[in-house]
Amino acid sequence: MRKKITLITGANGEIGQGLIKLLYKKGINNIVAFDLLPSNNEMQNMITDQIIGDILDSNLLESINEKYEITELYHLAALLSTKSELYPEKAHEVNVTGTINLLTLALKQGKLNNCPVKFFFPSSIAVYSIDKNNLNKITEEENNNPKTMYGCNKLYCENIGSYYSKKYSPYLIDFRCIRFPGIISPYTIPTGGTSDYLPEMLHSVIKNKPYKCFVKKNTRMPFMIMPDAVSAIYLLMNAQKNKLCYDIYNITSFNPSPEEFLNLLKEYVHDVNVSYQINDERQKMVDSWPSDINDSKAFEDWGWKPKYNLKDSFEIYLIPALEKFYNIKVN
Ligand code: AKB
Repeated sequence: MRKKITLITGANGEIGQGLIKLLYKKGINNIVAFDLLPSNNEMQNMITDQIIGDILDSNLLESINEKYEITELYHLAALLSTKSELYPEKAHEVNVTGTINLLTLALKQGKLNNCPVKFFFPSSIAVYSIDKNNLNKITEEENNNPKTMYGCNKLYCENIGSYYSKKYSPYLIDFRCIRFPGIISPYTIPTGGTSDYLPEMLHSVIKNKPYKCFVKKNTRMPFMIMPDAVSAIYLLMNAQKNKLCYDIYNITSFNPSPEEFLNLLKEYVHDVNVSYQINDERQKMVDSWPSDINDSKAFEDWGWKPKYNLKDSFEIYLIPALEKFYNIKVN
């Protein structure tokens, strides 16, 4: 008998750790974490098993197919935008070939289980490219012409996921996708992303460390905090299929500039040491992304609504969580 599981690739990543905590809290007790390295001790207590390996290892994926009955698959493993621009071939291998490998595994599982695998794919606002002066809230079907390797990877995988989910009847994959904005967590700092500047600034300032912001102080793009990001995944994955008019949805919460974010931070931490050292390549990437996005389809189809606006994110969540995490008291 193959054990029924919820498989999470990229389990050690920021979204992976946040999602495992939420699913565990919701009573999901069959989580299998799949990543290149072992899960940390906190995660170990919330998972039933772990797979240490590479999503590019076809033998490993075949052994997973033989051992488990996958009911839900959250494919979070990816190289983010800055790292993908530095290592484009590696990015294509991980972000595209890796995703195709997991979709192929899901197809095999759908046939084996005679039941579609619910497949979550995290896409990104990087699939858009737009003139930064255009302050319109971009909808899902607009400006799908990415100017980064990461954005190209994500857009292609969205299309392949939709294609695989409609190729067979009855369908073998129930593909569901969210285009995430930048995400801010009090427990982890992103690596290799281009939206990293706000989480990096937050963690540096709260620890009274200097921070050099790599984009201009008036740069604007959509963000949200991790609790809203993982709650959105849970909400979408548990929505009735017949309520979903689309495979792919935008979500967002707020879109502060670094200057606005820092001014809010200063309400909690008085002596800050933040300067600007612009990285032209990263600035160009963020400048190609929309300043704001329209997430009304997610609201209409599956009731998405951020719990935290910018002010509440600080007041109710980030500052208390950071104080506890770093065992400090902001002045
Ligand atoms: C990145 O910066 O690469 C990601 C994203 C915006 O998708 N955080």
